Amino acid sequence: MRRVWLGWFAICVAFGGAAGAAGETPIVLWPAGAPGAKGTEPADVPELTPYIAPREIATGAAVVVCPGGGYGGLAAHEGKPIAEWLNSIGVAGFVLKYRHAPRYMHPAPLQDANRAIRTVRARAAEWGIDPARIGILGFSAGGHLASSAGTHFDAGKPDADDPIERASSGPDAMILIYPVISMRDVTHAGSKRNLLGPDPDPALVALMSNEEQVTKETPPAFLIHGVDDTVVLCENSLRFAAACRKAGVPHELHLYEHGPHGFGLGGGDPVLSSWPRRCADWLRRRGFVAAPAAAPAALPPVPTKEQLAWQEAELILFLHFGMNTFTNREWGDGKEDPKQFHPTAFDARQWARVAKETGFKWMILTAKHHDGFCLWPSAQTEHSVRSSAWRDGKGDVVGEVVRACRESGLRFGFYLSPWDRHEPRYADDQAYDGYFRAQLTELLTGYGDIAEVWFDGAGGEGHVYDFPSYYDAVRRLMPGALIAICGPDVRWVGNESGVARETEWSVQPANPAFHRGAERNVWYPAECDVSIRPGWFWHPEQDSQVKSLDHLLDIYYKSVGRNSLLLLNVPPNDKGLIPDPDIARLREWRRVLDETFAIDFAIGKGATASNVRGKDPAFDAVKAIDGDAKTYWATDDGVTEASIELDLGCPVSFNVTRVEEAIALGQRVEAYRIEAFTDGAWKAIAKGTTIGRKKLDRVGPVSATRVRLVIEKARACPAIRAFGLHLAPKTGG
Ligand code: FUL
Repeated sequence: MRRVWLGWFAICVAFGGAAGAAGETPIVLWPAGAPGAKGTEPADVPELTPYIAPREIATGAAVVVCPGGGYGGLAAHEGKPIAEWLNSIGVAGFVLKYRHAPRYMHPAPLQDANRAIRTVRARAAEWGIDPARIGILGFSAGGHLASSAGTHFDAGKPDADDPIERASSGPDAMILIYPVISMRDVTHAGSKRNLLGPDPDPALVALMSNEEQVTKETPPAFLIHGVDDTVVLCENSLRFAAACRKAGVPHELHLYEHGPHGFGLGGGDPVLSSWPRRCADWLRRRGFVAAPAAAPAALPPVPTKEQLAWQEAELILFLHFGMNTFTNREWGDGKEDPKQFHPTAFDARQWARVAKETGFKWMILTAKHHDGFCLWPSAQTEHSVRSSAWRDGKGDVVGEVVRACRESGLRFGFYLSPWDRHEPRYADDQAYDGYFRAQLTELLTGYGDIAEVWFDGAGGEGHVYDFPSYYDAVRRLMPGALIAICGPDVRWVGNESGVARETEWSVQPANPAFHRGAERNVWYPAECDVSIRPGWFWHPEQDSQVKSLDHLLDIYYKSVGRNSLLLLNVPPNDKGLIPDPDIARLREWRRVLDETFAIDFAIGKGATASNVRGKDPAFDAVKAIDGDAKTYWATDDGVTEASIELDLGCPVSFNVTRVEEAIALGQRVEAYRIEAFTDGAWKAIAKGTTIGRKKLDRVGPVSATRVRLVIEKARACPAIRAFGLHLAPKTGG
């Protein structure tokens, strides 16, 4: 059972944690009593506890783990967690409980280590282990023991009655972590005293100074040490590495500038915790860890990097603001007097603050709606803020919003209505195309980065637009901008209720109107635009008609939770401010979403998969529950029916499931179900078709110890980057 190593563990660890790796029953190394045993107490009985790597990633290699403890004890954090880490890279781990002071001195610990290697080798077939790939790993004094095992071994006694004694005790690799090596000046005094006694024979000191015992028969070594380790000096590792070098033994030495003694797997330290990865690389070179599998080939069509960033943004704030705000209309007729535009307290920073605080990543502003009134001082028309009294005709709404966005780290996009009920040139298709392109050019060249250009499809009165020339202008002037709705990059979901389909593909047949030259499918993700109020623009009488919290939550689940992006419109009022009732509702909504999604009960739990790509841990089941959006679980090519199972360790209550595909590789899954193990049986709790960037299912409430995601059908091997379990609070509002 692989487990994700994260700083915080989910709640049920307090109740004893999830079931551990397979076969955790200790093996008594000498069933008839260890040589020199002084009794039958636990301290007299050396044991080996096997942790077998999960079948789907097992490489057949094994490592015996010797915890440290100064030859006077055994440190727990250098035992089982190490075996579990080895399991996560497909290697079996055998944690050795060796004899030590005060009851035992040399040679008892070495006898136990030799016997451990022989045992794993003799019984290798039982555990699916290759007898030629058995390593030994040790920390501190356990590192001394591991290096002793690598420098004091024999080929076994071919005529022994005990089949274990017939096996060689020579390890095939040594992993020595802040090890004691020497019994000379740089030794750890406590370990030396515990192992050799207060006044050892000089010959014994020489024999157990392992840097003096390295020969060309010594197996390859990997060493880690902290330069500032004051307990066991790094000279121990340096001397061993020098001896390996002299004897021609392959070795690798990593010194960390700061590495206090006893850091185990590195804990929360971002630098020290890198050693297991370095070690895995080394083990890979030695054939202990599988060669990396190639990532699944992308399945065309795939998103552009701009489309990916857009989809990750998840929430965009839509701002309908303009002449209609002051005329109390939804569609102006273009005959309005520009003087009617007069916000009394316009503050774009307030808009940005609200957006930021409530989780929006981008903003889209109606730079020009159907009435033709421009929120920036366009040189193409007098029908703009320039002709209003606002800021004495010197104001620029677009400019102020752009600035506020930049200050808050939001990206900006604009809505530019092709339909223009004011501009006289609208009667002449070609003349209007020129006008429109000139306005586009102003907006694309005067305001820095533009994330999205929104071409509305409403109205038109039979007008024919030269869209291809508009697209050319956008691509030329702002290559990173997405062209939405009447455009090739982002698709209108088809309604204004904020609801995507249950089956929502970003893979769509090319639309000849928008996708010139594309023959077949294109990446064309859906955007759900909806207003928080009945109208798109602010109307005073709608201050009391802001959508309910539950309605807005429903919209989130049915847009973002259905592989779409939510473009939520929150219209500023005639003061030029986002109204209070809307802000209050957005805050409530954000609170509930945070409460729901801040905790993912799957993180840190154990996970197994029916198939792992190339047995490579890089594509293991835990990659779907590691909270890292860059990693994913994937299967072998051609395996399109597969499952991952989470072991939660104790009953966990949740009512929302979250599944995400690694969509950079294309959208693959066509059908899935989620099952929970409750009351002794698997029961389906959700069933669906597409997943895409994010699929949320409200399922609850469910209380289960095990949950699995079953991919029933996919266009190619699935690549799942997240499988999460959440508990949404009750709302009822
Ligand atoms: C529609 C327009 O007619 C509405 O006024 C609004 O702008 C909406 C987002 O798109 O097509």
